[in-house]
Amino acid sequence: MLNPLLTDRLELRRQVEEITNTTPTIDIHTHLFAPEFGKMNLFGIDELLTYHYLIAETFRSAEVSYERFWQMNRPQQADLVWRTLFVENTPLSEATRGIVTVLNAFGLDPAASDLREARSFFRSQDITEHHNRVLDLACVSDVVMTNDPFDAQEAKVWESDASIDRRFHAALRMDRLLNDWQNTATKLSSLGYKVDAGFGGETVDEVRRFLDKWIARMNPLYMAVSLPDDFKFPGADMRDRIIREVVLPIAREHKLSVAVMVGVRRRVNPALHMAGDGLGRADLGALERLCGENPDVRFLATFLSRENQHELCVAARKFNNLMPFGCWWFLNNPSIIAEITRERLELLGPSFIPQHSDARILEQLVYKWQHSRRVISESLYESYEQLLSSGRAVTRAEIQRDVTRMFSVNFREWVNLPTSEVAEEQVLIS
Ligand code: FIX
Ligand code: ZN
Repeated sequence: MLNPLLTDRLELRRQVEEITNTTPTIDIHTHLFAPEFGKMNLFGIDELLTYHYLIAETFRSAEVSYERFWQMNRPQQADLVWRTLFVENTPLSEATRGIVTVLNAFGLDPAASDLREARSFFRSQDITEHHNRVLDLACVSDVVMTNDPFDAQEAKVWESDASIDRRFHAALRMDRLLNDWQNTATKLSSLGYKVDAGFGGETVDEVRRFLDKWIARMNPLYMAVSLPDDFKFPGADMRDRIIREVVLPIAREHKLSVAVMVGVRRRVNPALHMAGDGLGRADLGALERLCGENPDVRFLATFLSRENQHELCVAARKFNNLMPFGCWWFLNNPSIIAEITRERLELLGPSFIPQHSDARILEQLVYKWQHSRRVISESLYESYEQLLSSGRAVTRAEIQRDVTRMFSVNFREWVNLPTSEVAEEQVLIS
């Protein structure tokens, strides 16, 4: 029989593991950049070790003041992080284990006493080959970037003739617009747009003109915003007006999904710089109202608080224009991914996007995906095993269909991203 029923539990587990590990995924939210973005595209051991997750952890064990740390240059910071978290302590946390996974993937010693070997390895890599190797090791077919239309360094690349690596896709980030309107209004005025901080006059049309221009240039797969734990919808603030008068009309006109990432409390400890953000439980009702009032707009949503995860699943059962995605940031730990993936499978079947990496440094793709796949595979095996116990065995083809759906098809369909073969055919036809 070509596709036998998998009734043996050991074989079932083996097949689930193999399929989960080898099915290419679309990484739907990262902070990576395509190679064409030059220095913005971060890679190598010094960048990996100065990831803000590791900086926060270093301050828990090293006797260094914030001031002293920020005065150091990057290699000095990386040396301190290495010595503190990997030599003087055992790398037990998820972010430290991630470094171990990366070093191992490249055949480097994860127990080295210093960074000499790792530095010389990363320095000697050809950037294009290295990109290919990392995407291959992570089994990632496509990467979605985070693109800020107000970032001057990024703008230079978008405004040049550079043709961007086709595996990298844009996402139009709207944080400055929705979370910092006063400063953004000033910025838009300085760029020649006739906007008024009070939102009068031609402001709406002008902000739309600005976004239309960037949508044409970046061709984003979706618009995205991170929102605080106290996000309200409806809200008696400027954000509410911008959502209603700018974001939602643009989403409709350009048929763009809107990704909301809710629950971040920025700068809880500003002395930690980027590592100083925290989280808070949010009101899921705001998202329910957003989805309910706008059934013709598709929303992607992720929440930062563990306490919001079950409510998010329930909201997705009520609104089919809502796609839960990823285990974001402080949730990207095996114990929590296992819990979230299980509750999503139980409440939503395969109709969600289990993970995104949020990678900021290229090689993080390797560990974030390797670690997540292991947990997703376990959770999936459990679901199939329970199904088997209830009298319904699955086939390899069914497992492949489910994993492909969760790892790529759900997203492709949500944002109308054709497979690369279809995209190539479309280019040939037109
Ligand atoms: O807002 C975001 O997209 C967050 O993911 C980041 O701001 C955060 O710093 C991060 O890197 C989390 O993984
Ligand atoms: Zn992010």
